[in-house]
Amino acid sequence: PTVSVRGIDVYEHFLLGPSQMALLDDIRHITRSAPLFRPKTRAGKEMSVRMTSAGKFGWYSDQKGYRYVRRHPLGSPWPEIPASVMQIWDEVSGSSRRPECCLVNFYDGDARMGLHQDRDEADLNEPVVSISLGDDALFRVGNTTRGGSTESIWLHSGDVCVMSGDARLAYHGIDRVAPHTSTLLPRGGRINLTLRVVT
Ligand code: MD3
Ligand code: FE
Repeated sequence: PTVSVRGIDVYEHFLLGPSQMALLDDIRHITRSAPLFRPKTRAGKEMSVRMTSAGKFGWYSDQKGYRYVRRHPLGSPWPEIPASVMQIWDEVSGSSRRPECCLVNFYDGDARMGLHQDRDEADLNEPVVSISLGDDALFRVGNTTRGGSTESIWLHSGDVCVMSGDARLAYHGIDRVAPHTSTLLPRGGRINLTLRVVT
């Protein structure tokens, strides 16, 4: 890694321009068969981030709460995780398992993601890998319990983060996206892919 923050390893600019464009093409293939939607929180509020998934499971949320489901809300199974994404997992995860969910998060304008933990997965010893594309995002990391100090770093297009060990349970979120900081997405915004072993 080129930077580590609170145990999260960041490989800055892990993907160069041509690989980012190829990955974007694979993501467009996913969103064509599994369109982005806006999940609702348990409180019934729509999230500002739009989402979809690839893999055996997709991440879903509504009034019943957060969970992994086998089908898109329109009823189809999720598309396969692209080989390009699996290759990145193999290069950085250090895991002998394969991700079962590739969550696709799309941030436009004022989209943000509040501080939260990722702990809906059965084996919290399995790492999480995240890939950033498009505009820069201000990423905030706290502790493994709520409250206390936080640290922030900017994530750029092509950066790959690996969360394992204690960092796997760190509170984290996206405070804001800086418009017009990348030319990768024609209409601007940011895409984040999050890879997880679910079962
Ligand atoms: C630290 N996504 O989907 S990626 C999420 O940019 C999520 O869309 C953010 O948090 C995004 O759950 C942050 C970096 C990240 C992803 C997963 C983590 C950091 C993490 C899991 C554990 C600890
Ligand atoms: Fe998260």
